[in-house]
Amino acid sequence: MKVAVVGATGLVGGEILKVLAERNFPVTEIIPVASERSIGKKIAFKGKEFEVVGYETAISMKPNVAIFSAGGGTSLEMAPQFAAAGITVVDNSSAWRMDPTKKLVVPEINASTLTPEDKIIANPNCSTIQMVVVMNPLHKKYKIKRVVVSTYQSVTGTGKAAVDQLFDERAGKTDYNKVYPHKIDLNVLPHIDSFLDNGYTKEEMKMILETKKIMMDDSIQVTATTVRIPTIGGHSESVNIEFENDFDLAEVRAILEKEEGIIVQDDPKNFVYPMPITAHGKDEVFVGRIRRDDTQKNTLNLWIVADNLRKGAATNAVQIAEYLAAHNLI
Ligand code: 2RA
Repeated sequence: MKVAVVGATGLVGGEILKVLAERNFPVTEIIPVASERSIGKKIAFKGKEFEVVGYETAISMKPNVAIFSAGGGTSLEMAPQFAAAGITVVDNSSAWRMDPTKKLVVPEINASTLTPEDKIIANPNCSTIQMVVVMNPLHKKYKIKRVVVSTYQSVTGTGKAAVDQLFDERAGKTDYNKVYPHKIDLNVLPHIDSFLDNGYTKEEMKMILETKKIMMDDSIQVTATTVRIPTIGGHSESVNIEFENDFDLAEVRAILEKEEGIIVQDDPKNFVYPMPITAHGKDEVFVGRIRRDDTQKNTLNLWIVADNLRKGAATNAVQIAEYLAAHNLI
């Protein structure tokens, strides 16, 4: 497979290259792609160096698949051009996610809906992916009515400049580039992406709307508060789920334990629970603090952590490409 990685010089782009190599995706040729100012830079893949090319050159090289992580504007402009040349695009931005003509895919849940006609496939938002991976098997068994989620999100979700802000502040610098409107080190910002007229942020609305689309169930009610914290390993989420039907805690654990891609870490007495520092660099979604919410019927509390650059972005995108390759869809 010829694989183009669009946005290869960014944080997620770098992770996509790593994940492609680690998972042994059948790459015959890797094409790192970026905007004008990065053309000619060298990118390492499997111990060799490759030169970054521009969009037009990449299209002319006719990759089987292009994994985009270059921002919404670039995706809106360039993805249709790749698709028109017959190249399947897996896009990490929010540009196509809620487009009714595009699939929004988490392979464990809905990859089976993909067909060769899907030329632009959307990769969901990181905080949504890790939540639905855990919720889907429980929804199938007990039917979810309502979800209340609060997130604790890594600065890596914003990008390299935000990681630099955190470490510049930690180093005591006074003259540095500010990505956030406030200090992030030793602070917590109840603010991810821009605010909308309804008082929610775009990130919160992504969790609400994308969940319904991926799980193909508009009846699932989600309310979200998304928060940025000064960590880099991954996103954490406190999730309260009300089901239609009652559940048994041991059965909930058993369902999650046998699910591929989920690791249950739930032994609080021995201080075992998911944390960003242990999820960092891993492809799985970690779940723990599994307990009943005694204030309401059929309601469960969970704590979910995943590396947002991995399952929240690169790994999920590569898994989509793996599915396409395995089913001869590219
Ligand atoms: C964030 N959800 O963490 C974003 C990244 N896609 O800011």
